[in-house]
Amino acid sequence: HKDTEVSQMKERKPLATLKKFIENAPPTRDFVGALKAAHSRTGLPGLIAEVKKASPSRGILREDFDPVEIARAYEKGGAACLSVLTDEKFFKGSFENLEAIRNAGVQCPLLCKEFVIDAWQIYYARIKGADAILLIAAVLPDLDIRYMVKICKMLGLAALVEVHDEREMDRVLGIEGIELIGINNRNLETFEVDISNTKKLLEGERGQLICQKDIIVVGESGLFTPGHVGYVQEAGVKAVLVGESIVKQSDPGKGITG
Ligand code: IGP
Repeated sequence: HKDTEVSQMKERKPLATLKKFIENAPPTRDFVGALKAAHSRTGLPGLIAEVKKASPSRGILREDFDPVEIARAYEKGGAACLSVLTDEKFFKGSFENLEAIRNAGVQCPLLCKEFVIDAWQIYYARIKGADAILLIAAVLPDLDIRYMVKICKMLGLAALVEVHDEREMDRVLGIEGIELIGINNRNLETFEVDISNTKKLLEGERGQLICQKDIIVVGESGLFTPGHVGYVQEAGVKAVLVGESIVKQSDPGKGITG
């Protein structure tokens, strides 16, 4: 049976095999549309709620971690989209978690949080139920970003391109066809978090260019209170990506309560 074959796809199947699976896969969900709808409905940034078991800087975030239960709670609590960590090494995530959430009937569009360095991973994520893919500008040359954004479009996936400084922002703004930019407030080398990074990268001409291009900016990391969300909204984001502060709550569906 096809499904069993895919779920056992631990070893690296050839790209041609993946492409065949994708031909028969159900269509993706509109990740960007869900964020826009949430923003216009509420006047607040659309929430991408992250299913995150652990992180390199904080260790295990939740002992009784059940990805499907957390995803359901987020959806019930009104998240526009979900982000599912699939990286095993640093975040103790898995593609099985992504697939389980998709198969559990969760309706929110799903972002696959993987360190993508190879187009093969994008095809694989599509099979495992992703609607959107994270592309990290710090680890990808411009040419790879261009190429991978095209592949995402072809597969019906949204690409969330993540930047953390001005230089990366300028590189990404020079690439055609970018719809979503994530500004990470966490420095991936030092793990230091500074939410004023979002503001800094949206000031002046960069902010104007983003408006002109109709790009949705996602404020990422270190958002713990309604005040933090208000601050990045003021800076110009239309969506936020929140993990730690909500995954740790007894009811993860409650959102940021301060
Ligand atoms: C969520 P936080 O501080 O709310 O748990 O952060 C998310 O932004 C963070 O997990 C993240 C991330 C990443 C993880 C942002 N970019 C890239 C892994 C890889």
